[in-house]
Amino acid sequence: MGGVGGERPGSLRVGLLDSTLREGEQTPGVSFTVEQKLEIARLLDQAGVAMIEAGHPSVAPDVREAVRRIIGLKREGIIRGAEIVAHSRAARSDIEEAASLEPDRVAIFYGVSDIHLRYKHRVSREEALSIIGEMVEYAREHGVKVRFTAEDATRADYGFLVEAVRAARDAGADRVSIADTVGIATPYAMRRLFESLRRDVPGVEYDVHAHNDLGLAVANSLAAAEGGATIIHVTVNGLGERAGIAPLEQVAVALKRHYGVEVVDLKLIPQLSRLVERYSGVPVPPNAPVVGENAFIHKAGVHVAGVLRNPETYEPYPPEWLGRTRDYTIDKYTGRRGLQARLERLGVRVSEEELQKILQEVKRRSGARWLRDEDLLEIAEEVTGRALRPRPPEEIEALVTVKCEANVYTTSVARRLSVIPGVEEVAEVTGENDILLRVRARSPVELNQVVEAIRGTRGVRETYTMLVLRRIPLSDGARPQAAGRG
Ligand code: HCA
Ligand code: CU
Repeated sequence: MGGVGGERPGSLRVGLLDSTLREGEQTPGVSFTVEQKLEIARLLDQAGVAMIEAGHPSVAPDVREAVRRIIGLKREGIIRGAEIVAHSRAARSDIEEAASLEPDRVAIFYGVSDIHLRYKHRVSREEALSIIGEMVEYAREHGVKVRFTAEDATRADYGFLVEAVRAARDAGADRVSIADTVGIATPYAMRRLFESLRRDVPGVEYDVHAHNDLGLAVANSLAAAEGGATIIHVTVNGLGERAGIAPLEQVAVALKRHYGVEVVDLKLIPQLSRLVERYSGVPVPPNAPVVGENAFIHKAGVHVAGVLRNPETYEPYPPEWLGRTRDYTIDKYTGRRGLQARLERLGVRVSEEELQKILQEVKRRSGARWLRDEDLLEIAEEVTGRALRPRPPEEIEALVTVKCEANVYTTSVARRLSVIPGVEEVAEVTGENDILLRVRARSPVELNQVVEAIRGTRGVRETYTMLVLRRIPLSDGARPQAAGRG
């Protein structure tokens, strides 16, 4: 691969810690239910994240309950691979509560910058070091693995950061998270920080936890991994305090694209993103990298023409990595090739001259929004004078459910219904209803007559009619992807 893309394939040893359930729930306005957390955790595990930070048990009873049940899923073997991490302040009560749930690991965080020491913890550096040592040791006594998080590490005095990490390591922490708590690091500084720490405090593994306040979370995370971090903290859709942390989807794709490392099953990412979007209520903007609606939709004529010849012209990686599809919009930016390809996709053949006219009309008509296929076909019909749109159906199909009177034989009622003209199929069903009918009619009036006949049949107590609008073939092409738009 030429150019600046494709750094050093295979050069990174790195995995993901997903903190959607902990950091992600610290997004203003977000609160997951316990059941939602279990569902998210299972999908994350299926995707293959190395660790799931399930929550901070001391925060609230439902947070504790979610952590407890996720640990339960791990114990039952329903969550198979992911290490389950419980978050904790550097306080005995927090640690005890977290450790009592028996997670794989307790993560203890403590601010190490002078700002945090002075204004938050109100302790001296010496006092901080002994607290860190004591708390890590205390957690270790409970038989769990311990990660120490150097909170606000990127604003800490480097010499003191080294001492803090050493204190944690010597007390038994096997991992240390270096948190860019306010998102002020730059990639180059981040890489050097990790390289230095690995040199100055060997014997522990490092996590990077990068906030996105300046939009640098992904870049900083990758830089940290280049510097030797072996776990990158992420959340689905980049949720978290303020501007959130590095989004799972972006980090995962970047790791594959630049280093050839597949840290999760990329094909599960769209599903994860939609699930978390739904449960968090935080919408994914259309221009979001990787998971946004527009991520693989092309617009300008030049782009579309290029993509039609070879998608690599305007795509950094194929949407197929994610199980997504590419598409392009039809509007005033559309060019001849794109328009022709779209018409062909719609099964419409036009002459060169007609194509030009349709293109002119498209450019004249579309304002801010793109044209739907339906709009495009309407224009094509006007220009060509041929009928191109599918006609409305000549038959109406409906499903009618029937509830029978209490004291009749369902089978007898079904038999009586089966001879009504227009009733095509009769089935006895279980549940709320007793009988299901498939009905065909040539018009709404005729459908009404059939339904009236059904209602008038002896033994029928109640009916409910649903119109079948169109049947969806159950192939891959019917999945609700971006392909339907444009
Ligand atoms: C917090 C702080 C934290 C911790 C990160 C970590 C941060 O919200 O509790 O444990 O790795 O950004 O410093 O999220
Ligand atoms: Cu954070």
